[in-house]
Amino acid sequence: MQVIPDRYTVDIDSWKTNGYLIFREVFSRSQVDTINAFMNRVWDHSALTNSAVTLDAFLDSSRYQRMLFSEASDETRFHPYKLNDLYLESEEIRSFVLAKDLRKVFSQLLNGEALVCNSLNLGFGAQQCDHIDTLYTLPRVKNKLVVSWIALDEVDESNGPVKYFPGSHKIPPYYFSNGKMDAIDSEMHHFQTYIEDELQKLGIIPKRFFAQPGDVLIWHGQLVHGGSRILNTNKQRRSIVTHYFRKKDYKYHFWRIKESENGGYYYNRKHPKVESSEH
Ligand SMILES: O=C(O)CCC(=O)C(=O)O
Ligand SMILES: [Fe+2]
Repeated sequence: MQVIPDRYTVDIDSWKTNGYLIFREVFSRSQVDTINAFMNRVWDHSALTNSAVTLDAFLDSSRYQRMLFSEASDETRFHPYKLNDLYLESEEIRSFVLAKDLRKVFSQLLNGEALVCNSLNLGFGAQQCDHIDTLYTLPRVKNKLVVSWIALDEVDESNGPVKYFPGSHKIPPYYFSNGKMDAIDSEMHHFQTYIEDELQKLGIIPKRFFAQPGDVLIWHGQLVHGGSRILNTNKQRRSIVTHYFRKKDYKYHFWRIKESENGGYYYNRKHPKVESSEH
């Protein structure tokens, strides 16, 4: 009997060495079109009923502000933004970020089922400085955070591709003055210096993720990454970034664990507060 290799069987050695994986054409053009059409309805303010949804607007300027999405002006859509946690509101988003093939990958990487704990819809490159996501989304169990980045537009050098540093997940974690790994804003410059020194010591050269709509980059929670500069500010770079914990690590909060209609799990929590800033 001929064994047909399954392209969603994870190359664990590559994951351990590099801290990322790339899967092309996970979603068809029509699936991407459906999500983009849904996002148009979100921006028409016809698709959401919960007015607690928050938007991090004007990421590219000193006008940066976290606000209620229901109060966001039309202008916010045309500057880099992060629209937070639509997974809490929408089965469309949940089914997308918990697609069966992706779940298969996550459970191999996490050694257990994945639990969506955060999602960000972006319209443009975020141009975020180099960071690791555990600064903002720390799992209960070390290394049990994976992140998916799903392209909803074509990405080339002009629209701010994600930049990532292969192997950087092996850099020992940075601990802030309170002994924890969660970011302390006033100490972030120490974190930056530490990471830059470590990257240099290891001689790690960054790569950029050029993509077609439907392609997916998956990274380890400790992988250093950021956003390249946007060269063409008119060119959209829609994407969804999703963070996944391991479900079994949250069983003590079992009442917050919900099952998505098409399979997979998500953590049902409150939207972030407008005063605070996460990313
Ligand atoms: O899409 C990007 O440019 C990177 C976003 C990112 O790193 C994040 O949201 O944590
Ligand atoms: Fe990130």
